[in-house]
Amino acid sequence: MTSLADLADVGRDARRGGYSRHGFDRVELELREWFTAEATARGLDVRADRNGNLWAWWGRPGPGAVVTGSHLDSVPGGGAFDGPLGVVSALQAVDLLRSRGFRPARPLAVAVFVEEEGGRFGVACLGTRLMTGAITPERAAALVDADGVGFGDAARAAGFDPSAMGRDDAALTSIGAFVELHVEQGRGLTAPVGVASSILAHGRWRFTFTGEGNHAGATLVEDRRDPVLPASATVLAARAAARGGARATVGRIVPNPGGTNVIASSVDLWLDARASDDATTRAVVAEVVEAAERAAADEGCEVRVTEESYGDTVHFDAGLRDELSAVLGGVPALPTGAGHDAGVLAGHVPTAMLFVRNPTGVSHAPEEFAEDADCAAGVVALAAALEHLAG
Ligand code: HGY
Ligand code: MN
Ligand code: MN
Ligand code: MN
Repeated sequence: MTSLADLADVGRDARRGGYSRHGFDRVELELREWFTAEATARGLDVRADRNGNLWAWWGRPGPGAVVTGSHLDSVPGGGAFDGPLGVVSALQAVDLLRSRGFRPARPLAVAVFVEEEGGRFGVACLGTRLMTGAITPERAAALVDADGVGFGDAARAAGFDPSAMGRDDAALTSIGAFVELHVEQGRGLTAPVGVASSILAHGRWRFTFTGEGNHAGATLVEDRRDPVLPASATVLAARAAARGGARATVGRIVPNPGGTNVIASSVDLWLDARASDDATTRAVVAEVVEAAERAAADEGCEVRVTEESYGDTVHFDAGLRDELSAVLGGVPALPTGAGHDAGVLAGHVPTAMLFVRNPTGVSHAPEEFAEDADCAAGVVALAAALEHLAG
């Protein structure tokens, strides 16, 4: 809790509440410096990979290392735990193992992955997607933030060469097993600590509606081609399409140019859709797209839909999951609707996740919370998992 308190004032968002910390922005760079200093003070050897992820090594780097860690960025106006809890707990687990005189038989590392939330450049888990080749470095470099700054330029300003980014087999083979500790993001966990079984299929789609900008007072309603109307219909269609456990969310809508007395000329809207499997997720999105197209035509507008990112259902390595659950005294396994770097890595290396109870189930919001005692139980569990895997 002391380590989390170290970060309590870094990246507070006075307007939204909570924290706004985004890949390679001033705040995230400050947090990376904090991590480097903390890890170095513990005698860990901190290195950045060519995709902007940080690795703090206890012992000589891989192959076959046991790696733990998470991310330090947040959603806009996010909570204190999503990401940092996994990083802080990893450092605390190292301290705990050391205090017991544990000597890892396999190398052990704490990793910090860049831009996990996609809060700045739009694609979640950018650091691990680059590392695994799930996104090309060219596409990543071309992503732009809300101010028009490209990921490539932001990476360069942070000291990375965007042309050297991309699939990193050396980094992947250095990982023998990856374990990410994370605050649970729903109310599914009633014990202090659990292990993850699966992640929903999920993705993000951008809808751009184009109409005709005009005067709010001088333009008769029947003369309008107002893109806010089909955008609004799309929000309702998303809710209607999310049946049987599927989720569909519109959390970001940008009317352009955005004036109270201006009929917008275009609207950008982002759909986040998730479901248990690929086919269901695709069906939800298809239903929303069809409704958007119909509503756009009714208003004389056009709509263009682009898939910005997608990941199929992740089933975590059942052997590793059961092994860790047993090591931790039979803690429960549960699925999650949230995406994680562990989900991206799971397709490449044996991967597991530990969850720490979230008493209210609130996450991606300033009110996100976990009890001190549960966070401590998380550190003890992570240390036991690392000891088991690296011992
Ligand atoms: O689940 C998410 O939206 C993100 O990957 N954390
Ligand atoms: Mn998150
Ligand atoms: Mn997270
Ligand atoms: Mn005027």
